[in-house]
Amino acid sequence: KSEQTYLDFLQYVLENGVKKEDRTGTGTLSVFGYQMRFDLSQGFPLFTTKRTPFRLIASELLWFIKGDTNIRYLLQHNNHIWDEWAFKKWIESDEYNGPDMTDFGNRCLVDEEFNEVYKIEMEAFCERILTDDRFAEKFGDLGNVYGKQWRNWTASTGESIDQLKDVINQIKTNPDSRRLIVNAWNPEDVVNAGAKGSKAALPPCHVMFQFYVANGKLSCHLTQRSADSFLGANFNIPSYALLTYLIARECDLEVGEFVYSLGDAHIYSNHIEQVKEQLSRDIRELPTLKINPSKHSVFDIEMEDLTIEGYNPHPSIKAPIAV
Ligand code: DHF
Ligand code: TMP
Repeated sequence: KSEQTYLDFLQYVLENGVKKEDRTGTGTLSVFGYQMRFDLSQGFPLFTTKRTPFRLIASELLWFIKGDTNIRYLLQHNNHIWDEWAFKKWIESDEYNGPDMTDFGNRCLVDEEFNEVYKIEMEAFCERILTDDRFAEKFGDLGNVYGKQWRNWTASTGESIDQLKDVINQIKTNPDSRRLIVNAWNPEDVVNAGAKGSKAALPPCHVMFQFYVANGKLSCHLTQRSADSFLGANFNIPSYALLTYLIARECDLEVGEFVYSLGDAHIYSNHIEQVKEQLSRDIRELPTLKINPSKHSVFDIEMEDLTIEGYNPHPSIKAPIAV
């Protein structure tokens, strides 16, 4: 069962993870190297032991597919999962002259008064991204993140490479190829990523993916260098499952497996109780994904073309995200 595979993974990190400090100052339990396999024909892997909003996964993926790197599109779809990383660029800029927001992620957790000030600043920031074009262009953009690298990788000649379009063409015309790869890790853009003036807000976590066609089925293998097991992986799995479903359909293939390989797989120290709560719940039937049958191309899909049916999860479990 797909969901058990994920719960076994959480359990494994809990039991075998070593205490390890990390960039965000939160602290983790971490293992190095772990692989999961999900049979996509067994249902859509949007897990039921914690409610996970499909619309957030779908709008983030469509944002990547469009080649967009500006959070404005996400905000227009009421998706706030990338806010903190754009906000960070804003508060570190010379134009920002509001209250001191240094290290806001950690301070929010320990200082209730600060948290109130932060929420006001963040809300104003999002409002401005939505309504002020110049501001959005300058501060809504996360830089050379997934959308850029997937659709518009800049070659040394200055030419642009559309890796996603190319890989879909290769799946159609050369399905036995062992080179069906999209790579988001651009060493030039990753230098200093996240630092002030850098080319990307966060170096890619899901670094590269590869497709594989056999017996009329499309499988996908994702290599992820770093995985927030409780928050991140729970999004990454349905996200790549959705991508595989969309590409399989366009290529007239059935879905095969999603193989998920992790480098540093960690549970943040402030997610441990939440993980235990999730592990105590019983698994329910996985939902099914419905895609508007009149849309064929991956590049034409919009939010209203995607629906999830039969999703009856346990309640959501809140956890702070490490910034
Ligand atoms: N940083 C860290 N530390 N972990 C991540 O998983 C992560 N993921 C990023 C960017 N930076 C990250 C992009 N993906 C959430 C989930 C995925 C994601 C970013 C954020 C998240 O906060 N999920 C919450 C609430 C979602 C909501 O309702 O807005 C959840 O409970 O799943
Ligand atoms: P890092 O760059 O120091 O590894 O921090 C990135 C954190 O974000 C790390 O906890 C992994 C997590 N993450 C995911 O798990 N999935 C994602 O899709 C993204 C963007 C981040």
